[in-house]
Amino acid sequence: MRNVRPIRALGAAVTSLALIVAIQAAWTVASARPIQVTLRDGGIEPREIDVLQGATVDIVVRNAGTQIHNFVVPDFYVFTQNLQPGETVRVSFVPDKTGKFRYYSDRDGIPEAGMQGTMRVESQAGTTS
Ligand SMILES: [Cu+2]
Repeated sequence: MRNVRPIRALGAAVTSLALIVAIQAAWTVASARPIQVTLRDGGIEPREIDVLQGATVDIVVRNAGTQIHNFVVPDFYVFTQNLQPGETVRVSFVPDKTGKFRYYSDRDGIPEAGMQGTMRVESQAGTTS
């Protein structure tokens, strides 16, 4: 019966791992961690952000490029300052309308090539406009 103990230990390990995963999932939902946006020279990640109308959108914007960039969502009056390479800023707002809205990094008010994405705002009821 020497094999019994390792199998039991494995069972306990799997059980506790499942518990940790369950706790982490619950924690993620409860705390609504900020959305990470990364600015690169010529691109923004992610290309699409899905959020809910009436719920606070919390975004951490990091400039991972070598040039100065910013992050704007004009429809929701989000305009960060110019971010130096490596600089991070946190913005939050509450979308008051549903639909698809553009976000981008601009230079003199004009979106830079490739540096844009789409924010999709859905109603809390789950219907898309
Ligand atoms: Cu830029």
